Amino acid sequence: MKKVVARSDCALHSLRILAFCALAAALTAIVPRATNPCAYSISRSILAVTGLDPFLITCSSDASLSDGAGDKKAGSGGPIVTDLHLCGDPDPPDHPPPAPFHCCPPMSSSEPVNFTFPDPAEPLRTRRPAHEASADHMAKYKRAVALMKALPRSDPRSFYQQANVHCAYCSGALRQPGRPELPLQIHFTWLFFPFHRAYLYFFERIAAKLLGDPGFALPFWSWDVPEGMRIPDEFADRASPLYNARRNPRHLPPKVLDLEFMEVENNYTDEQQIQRNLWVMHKQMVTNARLPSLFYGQPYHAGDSAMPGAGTVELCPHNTMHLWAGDISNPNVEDMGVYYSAGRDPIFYPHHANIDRLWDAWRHIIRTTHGNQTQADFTDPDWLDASFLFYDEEARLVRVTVRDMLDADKLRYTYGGVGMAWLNARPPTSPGVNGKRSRLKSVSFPVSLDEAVTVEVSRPAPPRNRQEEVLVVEGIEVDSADFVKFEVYVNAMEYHKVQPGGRELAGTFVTLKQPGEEAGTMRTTMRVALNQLLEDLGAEGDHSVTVTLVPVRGKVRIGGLRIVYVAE
Ligand SMILES: [Cu+2]
Repeated sequence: MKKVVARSDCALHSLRILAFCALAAALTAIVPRATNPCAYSISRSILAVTGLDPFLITCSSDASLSDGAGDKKAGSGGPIVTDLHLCGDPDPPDHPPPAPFHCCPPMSSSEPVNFTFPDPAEPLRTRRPAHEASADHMAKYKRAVALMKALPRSDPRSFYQQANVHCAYCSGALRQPGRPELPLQIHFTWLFFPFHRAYLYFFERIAAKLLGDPGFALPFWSWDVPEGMRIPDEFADRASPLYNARRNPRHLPPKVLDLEFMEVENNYTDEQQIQRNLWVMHKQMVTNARLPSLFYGQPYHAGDSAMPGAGTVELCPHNTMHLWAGDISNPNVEDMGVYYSAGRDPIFYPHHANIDRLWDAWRHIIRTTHGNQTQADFTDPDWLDASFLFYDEEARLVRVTVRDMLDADKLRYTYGGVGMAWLNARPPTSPGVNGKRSRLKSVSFPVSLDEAVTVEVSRPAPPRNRQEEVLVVEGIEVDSADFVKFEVYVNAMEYHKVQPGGRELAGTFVTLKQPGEEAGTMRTTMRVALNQLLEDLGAEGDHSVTVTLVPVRGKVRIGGLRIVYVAE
């Protein structure tokens, strides 16, 4: 009798689970995505709802599965939008700049128009690398900058106003609608790539219009391939409009650049430096960026605090190249080394064109190398519908969404001239550098990174449909008045024995100075992909990994470390 009851109980229980799953599926399909923009997949939603897969993080913005934005305030949701009426004085850096600055764009007498794609019959502009662009091409860029500089400052197409666009979106001048206490900051978020693409799109079209050359395309600074690993000569010519005195005088050509630069010059030979740069690129573009959130950066919804977490390429080499180009003798490394002034250097645009090219390259890699199970874009409407305002070549104010910026072909431009020299540049491992785990001191978080800290982090059991195992460095607090860099080593307690740029150096965290952050502290997170790394280190079967955080520059506190599985 007892058995029968148990069986019917069991049947009833199964029925309940089935009914619950059906209900969950129906709800996921019916309830508008806006109520839970992360739940874009029915199967993942059911897993999350039923708790059958507790270690699967379906979306890093999901509050119940929060993975480390620490004490950040959760937003009300919805896409980030721009309102020029909410533009005021920017927050100056802690070291006052040489001259006071303002960076709000001129107000438009008419309402912004919605973006429309250029005519598909328009000629395709081909952006070419500056190191091999023809003299004629570089002469056109020079002339375009000169023409922009000659426009009155009140003209939104002038070089002055174009430089200010970066400042407005990155230095606390623009605020979030309804939340004036929150700056609109596109760095260290999933908006980093699409915002800069739109910025360059209009800059390029303004240049083309002023030149009277509809086919004009920006040159790009291909610092990721050996031939491009120097400042292009045209930018070092003192007589050129492309010259800027506020650059590091030690980094003029033919000096080979260091993609991990932070203040200190190293003494590698050119060959060693180039090799190390290629390893950096491979990590940031291939092994560490196998999911959209790892490459683009973390979700940023309306009402969220700024800077939830940057993607791989933004941290390095984007930030490091800003620091490499700026003049280190200026307190904020102006011009390139700080957000408010970076756009004032004509090399900013070719630098960001290379970032934009890497976005295209990443999408290509994701779709070909990593197979089709990985989406190259977020499907969250809060990403797709986030919008920015720019003036176009006719000085009309245009509202552009992220959705508009996903296909360079539709925007009628492409990249030519260089390949992906780093695609197979897999960095070497340094066997025997992990010491003895038994010697580990206990660490209680949060911890100030005054010296290297090593922690053993256990690996949760993987879910069945694992995609990427990710180390989350959470609750990062950095001194926003300073540049900060720390390195993350995996299974390398004796990290100083790791070959420079070697595989055990799993991630590099870099910030520029962050003006106006609350109480001088910037709060963010960092993520390091582990699948490929553990395979390379032969540690896939281990129950834990040792993580060593090594401070390089600036004050930083770490809230904690944990490993999660992420599927996107
Ligand atoms: Cu930048």
